[in-house]
Amino acid sequence: NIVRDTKVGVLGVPFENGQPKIGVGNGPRFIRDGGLIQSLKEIHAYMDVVDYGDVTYTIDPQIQNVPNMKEYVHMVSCSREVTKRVTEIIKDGRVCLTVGGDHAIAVATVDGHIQAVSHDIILVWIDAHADLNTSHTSDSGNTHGMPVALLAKELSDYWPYLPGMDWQNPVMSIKNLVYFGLRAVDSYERLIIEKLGILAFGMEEIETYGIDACINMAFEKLDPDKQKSIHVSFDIDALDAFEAPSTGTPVRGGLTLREGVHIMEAVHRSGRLTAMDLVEVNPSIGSKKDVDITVSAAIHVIKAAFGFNRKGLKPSNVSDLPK
Ligand code: 6HN
Ligand code: MN
Ligand code: MN
Ligand code: MN
Repeated sequence: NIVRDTKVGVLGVPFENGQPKIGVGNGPRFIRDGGLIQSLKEIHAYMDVVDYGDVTYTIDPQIQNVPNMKEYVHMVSCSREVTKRVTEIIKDGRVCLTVGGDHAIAVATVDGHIQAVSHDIILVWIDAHADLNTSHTSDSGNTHGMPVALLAKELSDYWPYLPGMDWQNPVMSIKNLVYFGLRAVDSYERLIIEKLGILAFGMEEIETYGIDACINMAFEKLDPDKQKSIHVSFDIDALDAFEAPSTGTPVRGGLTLREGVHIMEAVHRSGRLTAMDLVEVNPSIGSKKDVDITVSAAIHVIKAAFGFNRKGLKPSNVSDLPK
């Protein structure tokens, strides 16, 4: 699989209007300053990493707001740009790594991925939260709690008219989604998960079966023929609040960094990772040490996705030690 995901395109999306806390828009800068690009290049000799910089957008004055979707106009305007950029990067033959920003950006990254590959994908959503609210079920009105519901074909009848979201086509079937790490699920989100039979390995299942069995069950169920292109949307709050304190909606009792890395190593081994999001690192939350821990956790998870091997790698083209 060395060839498959050695070519990486990194895209920053400093978007923070999907939730009320300032600072998450600085995630891309702190993660780059924490050594992201160099860490990717050092994974092995064949890595080919291009930084596409940050997405910028202007507000489309034509777009109207939607009740109980805060800063809707920002989300739509930014999403359009992100979709285009993600599609371009994948069409350039690279795995697209999008660094957020809050989780509202994932509507666009998933859509951009689907448009680029024009066949079924698997969406692996790693998060403490299900991000499955509609504008009618959300208590907060924050759009970072809505991306999965916006993407799901099965929920399209439950949304009001969404001006400017016509680009968001085709959407995906919820049958191609799996959750890992859930432990803060709202009541209507739980209703949707059960009503639609969504595959979900919450913390309880992960404890019961272990992380390795869970990831194997997920791949077996969603893609028995091993053909589909994989999208991972990794919300850093999936990790325990001790592992990733600098995030807007931390929840105790989460994944260890080791479990997060284990999932991403399995994704890498599949050879089918096409796009990954790493979102919700907020450098304005917590102490300097908290921020460093969170940024380094994010980079570890990303490295695992792109083939960093904890066993170590032999030197290339060499079979003996120097004498
Ligand atoms: N995230 N379910 C809550 C809401 O406001 O809808 C929390 C969402 C958190 C979203 O962490 O990406
Ligand atoms: Mn590789
Ligand atoms: Mn979350
Ligand atoms: Mn999330």
